[in-house]
Amino acid sequence: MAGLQSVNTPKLSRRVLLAATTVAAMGAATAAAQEAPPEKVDISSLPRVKQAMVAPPFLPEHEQVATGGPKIVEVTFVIEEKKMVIDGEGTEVWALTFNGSVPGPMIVVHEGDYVELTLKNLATNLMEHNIDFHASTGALGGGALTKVLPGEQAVLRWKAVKSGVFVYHCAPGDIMIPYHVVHGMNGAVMVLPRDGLKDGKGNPLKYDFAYYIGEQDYYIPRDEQGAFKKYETAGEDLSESLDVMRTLTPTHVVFNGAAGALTGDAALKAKVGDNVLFIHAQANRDSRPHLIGGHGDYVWEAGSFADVPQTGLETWFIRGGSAGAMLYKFRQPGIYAYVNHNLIEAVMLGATAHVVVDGEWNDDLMMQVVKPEPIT
Ligand SMILES: [Cu+2]
Repeated sequence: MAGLQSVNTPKLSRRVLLAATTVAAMGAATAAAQEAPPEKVDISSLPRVKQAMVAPPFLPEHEQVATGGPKIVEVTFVIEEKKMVIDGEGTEVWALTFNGSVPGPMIVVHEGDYVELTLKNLATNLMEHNIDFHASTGALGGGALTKVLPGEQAVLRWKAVKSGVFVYHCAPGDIMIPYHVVHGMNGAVMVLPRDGLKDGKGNPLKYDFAYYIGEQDYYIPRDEQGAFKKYETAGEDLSESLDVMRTLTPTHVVFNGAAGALTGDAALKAKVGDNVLFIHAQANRDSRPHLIGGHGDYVWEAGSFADVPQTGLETWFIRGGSAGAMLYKFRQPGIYAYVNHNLIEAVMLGATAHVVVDGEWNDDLMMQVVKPEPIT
């Protein structure tokens, strides 16, 4: 196997795991203001609210239209390195997680609010971690200010100045950036406009509820027989995992951590007439969501709620390193498949969710005129 090791593959050691380079620190010092100094905000006068995190595909309790002025929204992420099964064959990954889930929990705030994150790295973990919020401004998205070793915590506050849906991810430096991201260490933030979502004509758009789909590409090493390898501890797969990552060919592309995480008993649910907002995040790799049997009624493909949503889309594109949002009103009952419409990835690698929709069938929209029968 030694021949497969690339010259760039570092020797695995605790030092490599922990010392994720100092590249991330460089951004912190370059905050020279080029415009007029920003208006001073008296942070101490703002109301504080705690937002309880919930596991995906659900979103924390939130208002669609903000009542009152800007707030400081306090959230806590606990970093946990944990072994997870990612498919029906028992394939394992030592996932690097925010709050124990892949993706990490979604934070929901309004434009002008402040997110105040307490980031805790459990003492039982082996690696240094941090967080880069694409929704934030400065210091590598907070990455330079949140590096925490096992047993440490840090608090970061950032102002939500752009509305939209955005990914966040761990970015401890150098090779550890992609390594942590493809081991599950990513999630999403939704920053709503204070007066809620709008169509292109200024009319309000409301959702009955929302689902949060985090797409994850995994690169699991195989043994000489081609079976996926298992490891005793987090990080033990580092050099072999980097070799698979270099192929840019994922072994798994899944929604919410594992193949089948959103099908069967865990399928998403809705009723005919429900307006459902789907938020799709992909921190590393391009995707192309498609709702089989439906459409994207309103799609903020690149994620910015400042932009007019596209309408009636067939399939939309999620750029790797971004999140997008889609609003759809279900018009027929039955099972819808929400897929990455690279169908190899959907069917063979795992990127499929199901939405089970209750309600009355509408013959006008579709009917089976003749059941399958011998050709006459
Ligand atoms: Cu990390």
